[in-house]
Amino acid sequence: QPSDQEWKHVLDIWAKVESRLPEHGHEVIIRLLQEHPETQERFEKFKHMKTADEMKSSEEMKAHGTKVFTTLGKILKQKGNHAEVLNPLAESHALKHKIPVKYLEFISEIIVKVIAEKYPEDFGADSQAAMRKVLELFRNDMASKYKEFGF
Ligand code: 89R
Repeated sequence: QPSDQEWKHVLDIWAKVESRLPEHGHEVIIRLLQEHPETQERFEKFKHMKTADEMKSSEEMKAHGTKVFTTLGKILKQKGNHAEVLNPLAESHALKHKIPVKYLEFISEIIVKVIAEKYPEDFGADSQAAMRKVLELFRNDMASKYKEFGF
């Protein structure tokens, strides 16, 4: 389990992310679909898009990135007591969207990379390690819910 210090690292950097949450969420989604094209196929509403430029100018994709980052922020702020937010997310991602844990690993790495690029001064090795650890906890809890749902 992450320590108090690790949670503090994560929530301190997240407060900076929130200053431009829609932009950062948008960028993470674009990078996920570009670096792992199989993930694009999961989106009825985005799978027709052909270029990164098309994705960058899509307000619909920006709105989706905002939704994803808003929900992730809610989960982080619960410091592990996140069942109320996580359970419905696990249910929709298992049963409706069919998103394997492997894809959650992809987005976790991209989240760390994008934050490191945007806030190099505020997201040092300790904070990056803390964020990885907290995202791993998130994935583990998603995975155990997936199991309950038989996914
Ligand atoms: C796909 C990760 C994640 C990953 C989808 C993926 C979109 C929050 C992938 C639509 C798809 C497809 C949809 C449906 C969707 O449905 O619960 O509108 N996700 C919807 O047609 C994550 C993560 C978070 C997260 C949300 C929220 C919604 C949603 C909120 C809407 C409500 C609902 C982890 C960071 C596969 C490409 C917090 C990934 F690969 F990254 F794991 N979602 N999603 N998602 Fe998704």
